[in-house]
Amino acid sequence: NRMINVWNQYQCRITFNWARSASFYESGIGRGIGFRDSNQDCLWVLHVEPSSVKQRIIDLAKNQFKKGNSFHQYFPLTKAGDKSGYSDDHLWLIVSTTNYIKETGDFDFLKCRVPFADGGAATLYEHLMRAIGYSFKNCGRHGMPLLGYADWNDCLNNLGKEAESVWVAQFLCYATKELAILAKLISKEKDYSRLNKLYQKMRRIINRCAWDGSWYIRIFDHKSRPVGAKNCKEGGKIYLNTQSWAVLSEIADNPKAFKCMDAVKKNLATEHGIKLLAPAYKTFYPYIGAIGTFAPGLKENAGIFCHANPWAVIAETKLGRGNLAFSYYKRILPAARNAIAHIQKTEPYVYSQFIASDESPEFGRSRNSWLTGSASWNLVAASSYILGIRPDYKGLAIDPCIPKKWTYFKVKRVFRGAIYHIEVRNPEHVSSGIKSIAVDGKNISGNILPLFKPGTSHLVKVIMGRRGLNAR
Ligand code: IFM
Repeated sequence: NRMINVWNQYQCRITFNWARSASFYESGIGRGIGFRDSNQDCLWVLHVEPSSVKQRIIDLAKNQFKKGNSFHQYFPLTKAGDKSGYSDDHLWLIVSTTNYIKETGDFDFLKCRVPFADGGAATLYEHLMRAIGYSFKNCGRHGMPLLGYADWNDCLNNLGKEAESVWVAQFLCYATKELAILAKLISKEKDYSRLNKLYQKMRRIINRCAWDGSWYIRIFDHKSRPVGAKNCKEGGKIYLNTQSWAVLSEIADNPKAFKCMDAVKKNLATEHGIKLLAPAYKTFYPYIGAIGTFAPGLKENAGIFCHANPWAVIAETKLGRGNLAFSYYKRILPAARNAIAHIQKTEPYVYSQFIASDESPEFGRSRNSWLTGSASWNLVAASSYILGIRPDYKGLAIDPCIPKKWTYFKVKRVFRGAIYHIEVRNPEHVSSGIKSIAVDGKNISGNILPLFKPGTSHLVKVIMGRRGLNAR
């Protein structure tokens, strides 16, 4: 309760305000506003600060180029930016914008004209379409997006110009699917069918080229050698992100989705959270990148990256495994770690960038607290996927995935100005599945709560049960 209602939200706000600049961990003036990070920081200040988020999204979109890619970091006062060429940055704009519209219902936002960093201007919708277009145009020999300088993992940054990122391919599928849903809602039928075809095409490529038998490969280097595959010689046989995002992007069919998340449980999950990869690199391999400059079990080199853990939590809820989802959530939850404060060593109410993994002598020690994407994503995982109270274009969706032993929880959620008092009962001890939803005493069909006038209060009673709606 205290994390979701108070501290996690507070950390989101601090991170939104400060980005990754000026802290005890990131000092100096070398770091600008991160395009990728700042889009993610928008996710959970939105419900209290929609206008600041709207402005931030516009500011971010101004740092996109006509071709669809963007600065990696930008300096708002000088308008300078870093053009090093990461392969994922521009796609995060789709995540923040679709999320904003789901929360606010402000479809007109898509019509705002926003300048490009290299001249000209277009509607925000066109910015999003160009982001997708850029990634599909810049693919390598397997047909997956070129890695560029790096992707979400800043430290896989020397794999060569022709390297391809399987994770970006999955993230691109996720973004393409999100944009397709939006295109349909605003009657852009042609875009909708084009985006759907692109999604299916990339999905086929990933499953054909990147499935390694039990999990998804992470990257193909410039010589087409896999990184994150069982035959890799020393480090990095399995990476977390290509398993969780295979599920988030819905590119994995059922046997593969369960298999790859089982591989996460077997190879990456520890009592203090899930490692980013295993085993850690014990040597510095220049051709892979900066990852090997960190000691094993720290930071990107097989540390427990708190930003990437909630993606695994979300993936588990999508598979219906509520016990495991909550167990993963709790392993890195700062308040739940207070009993081991002597090991944790950071504030027991703030997420850190990472926790040292079992490959480090400092196993369980948390480092670099406060300014991290962990803040937003852990709140998304807890609120939208475990409790399952999720903003959607047409209303608030109810889709919990909880531990079976929970019998009851209640949530007060303000959505588009109306106040929903939601009580969820779980008499059959299931993880997912909704038997009935009553709003102000009347049963509704489906799991989307109706919209109401701002300022009004409504009582929502949800009964979960086996074979109910959305049971999985
Ligand atoms: O994804 C990055 C983020 O942008 C900055 N901190 C480290 C993460 C993983 O490399």
